[in-house]
Amino acid sequence: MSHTVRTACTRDCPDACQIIATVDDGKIVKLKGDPAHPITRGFLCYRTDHYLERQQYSPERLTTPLIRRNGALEPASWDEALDLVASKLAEARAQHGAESVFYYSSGGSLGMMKQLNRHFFEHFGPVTHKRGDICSGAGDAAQLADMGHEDAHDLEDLQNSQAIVLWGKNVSETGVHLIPHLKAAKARGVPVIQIDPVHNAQTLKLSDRHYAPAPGCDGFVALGVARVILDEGWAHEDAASWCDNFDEFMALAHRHTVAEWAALADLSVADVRAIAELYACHKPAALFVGWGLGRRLHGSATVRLLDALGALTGNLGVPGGGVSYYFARRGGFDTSFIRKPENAAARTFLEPMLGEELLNADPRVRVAILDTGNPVSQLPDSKSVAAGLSRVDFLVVIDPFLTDTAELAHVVLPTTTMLEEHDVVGSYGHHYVSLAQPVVAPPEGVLTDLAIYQALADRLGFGDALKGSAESWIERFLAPMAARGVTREALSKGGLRKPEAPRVVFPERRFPTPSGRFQLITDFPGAPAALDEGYPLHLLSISSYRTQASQMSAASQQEPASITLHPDAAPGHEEGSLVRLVSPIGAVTVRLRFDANQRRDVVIYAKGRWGKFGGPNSLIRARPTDAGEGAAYYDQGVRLEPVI
Ligand SMILES: Nc1nc2c(c(=O)[nH]1)N[C@H]1C(S)=C(S)[C@@H](COP(=O)(O)OP(=O)(O)OC[C@H]3O[C@@H](n4cnc5c(=O)[nH]c(N)nc54)[C@H](O)[C@@H]3O)O[C@H]1N2
Ligand SMILES: Nc1nc2c(c(=O)[nH]1)N[C@H]1C(S)=C(S)[C@@H](COP(=O)(O)OP(=O)(O)OC[C@H]3O[C@@H](n4cnc5c(=O)[nH]c(N)nc54)[C@H](O)[C@@H]3O)O[C@H]1N2
Ligand SMILES: [Mo]
Repeated sequence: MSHTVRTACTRDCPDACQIIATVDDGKIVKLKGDPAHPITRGFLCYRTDHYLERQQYSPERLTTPLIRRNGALEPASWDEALDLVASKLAEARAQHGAESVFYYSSGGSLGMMKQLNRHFFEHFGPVTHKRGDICSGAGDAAQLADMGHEDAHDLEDLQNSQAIVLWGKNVSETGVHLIPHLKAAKARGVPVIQIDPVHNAQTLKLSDRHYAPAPGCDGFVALGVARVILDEGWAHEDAASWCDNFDEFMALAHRHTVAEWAALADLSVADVRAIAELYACHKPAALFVGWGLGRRLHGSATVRLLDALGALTGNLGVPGGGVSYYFARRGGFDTSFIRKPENAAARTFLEPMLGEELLNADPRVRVAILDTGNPVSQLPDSKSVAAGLSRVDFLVVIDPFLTDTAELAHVVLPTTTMLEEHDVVGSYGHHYVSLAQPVVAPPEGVLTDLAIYQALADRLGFGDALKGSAESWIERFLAPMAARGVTREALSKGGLRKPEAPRVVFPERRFPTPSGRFQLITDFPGAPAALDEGYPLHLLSISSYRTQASQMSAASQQEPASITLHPDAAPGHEEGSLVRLVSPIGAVTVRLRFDANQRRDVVIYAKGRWGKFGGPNSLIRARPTDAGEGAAYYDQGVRLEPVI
């Protein structure tokens, strides 16, 4: 007998899709997008289309806890594993203080239920937490500095746009449910342009023009565009009335001529003028800022310059406009009952520098617990992250798979996939909420994160703090929206828009900054972040449509990875051949794939490959962004060398 279950994708993606899963004889046989969901619209991305064989029914899934004995991870019972973890936690706290315990989580699941994992440590601690955000920290800091709050217009508001700019945003790979909105705009004759050093063939099919500035030089593009707008009198006539620092910003744009700004960005003057004309004269214009271009040494300031273009032209606060970076995904949920600010953190480690932080930690970390993250693969400088974690006396990893991080652990606890648990999820790419419901029971021997932390809390004497079914916790998260119809019951029938979410952010151009006005940036570095000498190619380790970050099997990583670059960037090498890709901190063997559409100074290497299989983070130096404590993943220089 077959039946269907409505659930949600809780992985780290702006789309947060509603899924209809078909179950046949206790086995999930099909996932499809919910046709009734206004964003999902009946289709899923490549990686969720392939979720069943790659994740759910992967032969690599863990189905029993593992404990390290005589150097090797060996199967153990849950009781033994949980008793051991609880006793190590209690011992570390008693002998060295709760500060000696480090908790780390990341983007393996964006479900609200995962907040309870952290809540466990607020009760147990205060412990050591991470600080910063390698994903969006730089851009978040930019938008908060400029506008005092971060949220975006409803996607449906694109119906009101007369022009759309995708700035460093690769929708065909990283958020395919924006595509129908872009296609609808194009059908109305609305121009769509893309600004990205990478030639993203699929996304470009949706665009009328592609501008490929030098990597990391978007700030110069923006200042050139601002200069054209000011010179031509295209700025909104009242812009100075809603902006602070107007004169200083004018002076910044006037530091160079348009020709000089264009040259710094490696674009033509005609290109810079065309971007300015499109954005300032086809109003209202919507600007989408990708998460990628902030992951640079000047990343936060760069996003501030894009915000500034919105303020200058009057494209903020009006239907059809907006500089959209992040949708407040936790907005509307109640989290007050699980946040204990007084117990927030005993100390913090900077996330983009985690390896070094762990290596230098004083007092050192006695017990670390990691869930929903694979930092050895995903944080910069894999080798130092692995070394830092190896210095921890007792490392616990909670994951459905034996990742390269889990392989370092003393205890590995196997947990459920997103198709086996209750959760509720908001999105950072739209304003809908979806409910995740278990489609099938987990395999024997696998527990949810909630059950694991509840069992640990019981053993440590604060079981009451985490007690309760997943459904009852979800109802508490939803409480503020329940009166307006967003209940668990209603969500089980389909995704719903958050009732309080803005359709247009900052109406009347009022900003929740101290002055109530938009804060224009007043300074920007005069030169792009320099690559290490002798490493002239920019390593762009960006998302691939085939994979979700590091969620890939070990079996699929046995062959060398492929990198993509212009043939002229690899003189003397042939397509398909193996080369060494070398940075100041590492070298990996990869296969060459040529694409004559790319700039000659970039190497594209999909993010996600594990550290031990030579993933990009084994080449990337750990450096924070200018603000927001993000990771400057993309300012890494590399070079090619023959395979020895
Ligand atoms: N070089 C380079 N590195 C990057 C990036 C880049 O662009 N370039 N991008 C960065 C960005 S933006 C991000 S957000 C990060 C993402 O990196 P991570 O946050 O590490 O994300 P994932 O690899 O998706 O998932 C991590 C682990 O979570 C596990 N997991 C999934 N669901 C659950 C669950 O319910 N419970 C538990 N306990 N575990 C679960 C998965 O099996 C996986 O092993 O990577 C960053 N790393
Ligand atoms: N298939 C798939 N989808 C994903 C993910 C995934 O792993 N796989 N990850 C999810 C996560 S965690 C996130 S944060 C989002 C990210 O979504 P996006 O921001 O759309 O994509 P990224 O790959 O993080 O960012 C890289 C984009 O920024 C561009 N870029 C890099 N440097 C520059 C620059 O200097 N200037 C400009 N203008 N552009 C630049 C890259 O060429 C690329 O197009 O995607 C999510 N969606
Ligand atoms: Mo991310």
